[in-house]
Amino acid sequence: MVIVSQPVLENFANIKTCKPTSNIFTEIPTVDLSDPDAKTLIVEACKEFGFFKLINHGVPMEFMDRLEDDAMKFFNLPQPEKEKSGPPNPFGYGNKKIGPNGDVGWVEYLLFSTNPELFSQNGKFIIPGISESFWCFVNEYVSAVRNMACEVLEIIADELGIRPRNILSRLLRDEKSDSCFRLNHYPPCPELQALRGRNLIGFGDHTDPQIISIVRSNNTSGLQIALKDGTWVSVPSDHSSFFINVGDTLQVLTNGRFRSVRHRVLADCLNSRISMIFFGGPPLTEKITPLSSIMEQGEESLYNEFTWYDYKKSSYKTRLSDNRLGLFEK
Ligand code: GA4
Repeated sequence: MVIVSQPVLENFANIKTCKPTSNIFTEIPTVDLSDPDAKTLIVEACKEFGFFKLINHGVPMEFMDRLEDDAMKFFNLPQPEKEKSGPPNPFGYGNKKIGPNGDVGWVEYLLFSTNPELFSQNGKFIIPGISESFWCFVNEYVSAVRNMACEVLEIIADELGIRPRNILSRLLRDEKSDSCFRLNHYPPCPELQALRGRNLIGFGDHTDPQIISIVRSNNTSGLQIALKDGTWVSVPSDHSSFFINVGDTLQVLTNGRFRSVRHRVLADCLNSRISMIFFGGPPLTEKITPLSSIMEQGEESLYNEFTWYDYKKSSYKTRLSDNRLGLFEK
């Protein structure tokens, strides 16, 4: 029998669990960015799953390793030290609480803006307690991953016949682009697993509001995606590849041709999971409406018109698992 002390139980009190699944997503669409067929495969995957794995992506492994090492150093600091970099609204360190509306998970994280104006003010970094080298690694990583995300968006534009081909990528390159970056740490949790035979939810199910999200993790699994029929499948980890999520905004820009993927992360019982996610978003004032070059004659938008500001504001009033786009469907 496993004896779990009362304070430990209280710590878990509001964190949800789920039944373990044996469904491994073995047929995960895998795209080699240097392959001439990449464009067809990417578009097919975005339509069917809103998700794919990217290999041969050109982002140097050392960028990921350096950042992962510094992130781990940060998350290994004593709790009071880490708290000095909080709270996470709008940017900074967060622990267990996700968003403003009562969601919780077995996760601690750092949330950054990728907008240089929000990075530092008067020569001082906005998040206290983050070393200069850590900031440099974040910057270096984010600009490499942003470039790669833009390449993917241009390939998508080519394949869907969207003109000009940079109409999506320019939203991420814009100096006012409202993109953000998140480092998540899911500590191992042997106690709870043994007690209930269930998995502890690290980050509850949700879709990402932005255009595209680029996920990279260490070799600890935990990410699951929901298939069209709602079945959850586990995505085997691969520390050298990226996993790409279609966000709600890209679903709207393609008038529902692409679907934003519902996903969640389960904590592992023995190993720490570290993930780094770039969320590519448009400028706040950008109107989010289906791109005219993909609309067929007579095709109507499935959504009421809104700006990214409207969507973001409305998203921050929702709970993590809510269907945020539903509020804007016609
Ligand atoms: C999900 C995607 C990103 O992680 C995030 C999250 C944000 C947060 O953690 O503060 C949100 C969530 C995310 C969607 C709905 C709102 C906002 C928590 C939440 C309950 C940074 C984002 O942009 O939206």
